[in-house]
Amino acid sequence: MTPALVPWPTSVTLTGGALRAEGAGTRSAVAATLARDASRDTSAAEYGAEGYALRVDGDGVVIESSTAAGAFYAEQTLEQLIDRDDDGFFLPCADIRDEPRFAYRGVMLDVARHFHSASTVISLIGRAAALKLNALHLHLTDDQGWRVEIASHPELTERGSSSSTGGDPGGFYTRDDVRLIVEAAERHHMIVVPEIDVPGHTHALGLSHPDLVADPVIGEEVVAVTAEYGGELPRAGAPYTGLGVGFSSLRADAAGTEALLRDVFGEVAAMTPGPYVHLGGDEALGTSTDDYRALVALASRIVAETGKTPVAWHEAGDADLPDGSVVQFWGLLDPDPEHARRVIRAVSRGGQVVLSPADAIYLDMKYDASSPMGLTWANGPTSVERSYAWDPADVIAGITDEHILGVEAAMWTETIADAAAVEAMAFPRIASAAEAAWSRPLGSPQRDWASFRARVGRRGPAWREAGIRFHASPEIDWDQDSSYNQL
Ligand code: TNX
Repeated sequence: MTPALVPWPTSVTLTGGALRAEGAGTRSAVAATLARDASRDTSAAEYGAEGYALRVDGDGVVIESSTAAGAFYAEQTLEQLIDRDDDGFFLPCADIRDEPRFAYRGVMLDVARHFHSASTVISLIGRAAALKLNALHLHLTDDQGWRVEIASHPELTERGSSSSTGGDPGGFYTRDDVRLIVEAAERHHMIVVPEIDVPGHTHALGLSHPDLVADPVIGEEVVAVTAEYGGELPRAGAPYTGLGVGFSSLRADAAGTEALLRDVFGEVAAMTPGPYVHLGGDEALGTSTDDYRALVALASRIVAETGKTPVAWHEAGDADLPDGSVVQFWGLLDPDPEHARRVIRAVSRGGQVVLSPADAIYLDMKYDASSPMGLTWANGPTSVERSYAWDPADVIAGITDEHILGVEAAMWTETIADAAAVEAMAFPRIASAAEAAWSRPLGSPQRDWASFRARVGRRGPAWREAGIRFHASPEIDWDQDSSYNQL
């Protein structure tokens, strides 16, 4: 039977027979023992930054890689090879060679619309890294909350973090929380990409800096969303707890804007060791075109001056971004020509793209009409099949692997209030994003919906064992593995 590996490796050869794993326990305990006892070479020349070879035979396990990250990914595959029959745990004997298609493989969590604790974030890190994702993007600020302590501006969290969407409890990360998140990410070979969203999505910033943020612009979008989901219209000076977007804007003409942006981006750049800082740039519907271009150019220049590579949502492709900046596409699989144009403009000026097509890997979309939470704006509900059956090179005409830095699944949290909800919306669709980011193009061996569906179904027991409260989508035949039914 095809091993239940997700994402599917570059090549898998089953060599016959099995390695029995002695003793009871859990898959992770079995994997830890096998990894400890494996024969390993982590300075082989030929495996690249993240690739590896993994061999399992009757005698044990051999891991080869050129880096510690490669060995880490070999261990994730090793754990996924573990299967179970009436005699206990075993691994099929196999020769595996593997390396990622894309360098950047991300998951985003919006902690602004609903605050999610550092421990929720840390558990997501471990689970995402097991799928070979290597970037955690934290959307730290939005209209509903400012979620990261800035030492030089304590007023940002003092005034801006008290609530969440729907009037739910707020919160923010202290610098210690950020340190714990960063350390957990490093242990899992992940970077943290902090996002401070400007010039729109800044209502919470305006609670402590009313001089820097314009009064809310009440457009059709906010009125329509308020009518549909309830809550009050945004008011200057009051926390916003609704679901509207696009009403807030930094003021380009305010004297203190640049100094505040320098302080904030400087601190978040220093808190996170990864190479990227995200400056948002999406849905600035209340900002004039000239002000938008000026503010995005300013923020991206400030980020570049911290030594980091700026990342911004695709709208920012219309502004002058520093060389080598990254734009993150959040349009549809059949993109609006204006969205595609902005991505192509950024790429033609030397930028790279992270793909987050909303009707495929926005993890906050409902699975189907009966989903108790989630949104539907991205082409209606997103089934597991739709989250899987697309290829990064087919989204935007003219954008191919050489322009694509990677793929990122995004979890917006207007309707997602706690850890169980995060898990149910992410799993299993986050596995689709992981396979799009890591594995060969759609149509390569095992890279089709039928194979993925079967492999994910057989990951169910391991996910249960790991305590993941996944959505048992009826699109998938979940392997029940009776020994774990009690979990
Ligand atoms: C669009 S995608 C947004 C977010 C919302 C999300 C909800 C993007 C860059 N902006 O502000 O939370 O839709 O799905």
